[in-house]
Amino acid sequence: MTSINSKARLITLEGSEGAGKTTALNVICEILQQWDIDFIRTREPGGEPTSEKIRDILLHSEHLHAKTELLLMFAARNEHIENVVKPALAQGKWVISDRYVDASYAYQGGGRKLGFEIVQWMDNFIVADIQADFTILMDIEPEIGLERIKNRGQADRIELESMDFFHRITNAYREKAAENPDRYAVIDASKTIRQVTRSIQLAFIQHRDKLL
Ligand code: T5A
Repeated sequence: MTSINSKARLITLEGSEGAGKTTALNVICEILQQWDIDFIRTREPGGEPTSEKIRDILLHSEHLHAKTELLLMFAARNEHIENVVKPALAQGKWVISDRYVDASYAYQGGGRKLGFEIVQWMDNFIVADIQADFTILMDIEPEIGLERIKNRGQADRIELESMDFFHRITNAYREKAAENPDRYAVIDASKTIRQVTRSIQLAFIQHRDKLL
């Protein structure tokens, strides 16, 4: 639980490419509106001007070394936390972030094979006690997710990676979720939009007492 304001919550949304996070985000926003919660919606990498510039480097550079990618993800995250997440939480607002530090465990730790240990070190250094209270993992086999986004136009640098890379990401997310069962709700994102919506609603109902 974040220590800044005892009532504010940080909710994060995770999953591999094309898992349907954008759809899930809309469902979460509707639930919070029904609960009469004051919240902001943001994303990583990005969420504020400098982090969005770093996002552009991350997604559209021709090549980046894995360690550079890790450092840039956390540089963007630091600006995001300091300029967006902390101020919102301090005002008692809930923060809904489309990806957060778990994505670095999955993509840089798992996908890029840098391992969880170095990501944990960066997590301790940059994120510290601004940890997610509740995380929705949109769990999907990468083949299905990538199929969904294949006609979307020009793929970004990360979307062009190998299938092995995406399998490592999926496995890393599952490992993190298994390590933190109280914080994570794992949603079968391969189901229809209607079924996925219902699963997310149920997850929030089940966690309601803990969150409010
Ligand atoms: N990254 C990020 C790291 O490597 N490390 C980090 O620490 C962080 C924070 C971000 C990239 O950066 C990486 C991860 C990413 O590669 P991004 O643009 O935010 O880039 O990429 P994604 O988060 O992957 O966003 P996508 O748009 O690719 O995926 P979404 O949001 O999960 O998918 P969405 O909702 O747009 O849906 C995709 C398509 O599927 C359909 C939708 O209509 C849409 O057409 N769809 C469904 N179809 C059938 N059944 C369902 N249930 C469906 N749900 C959605």
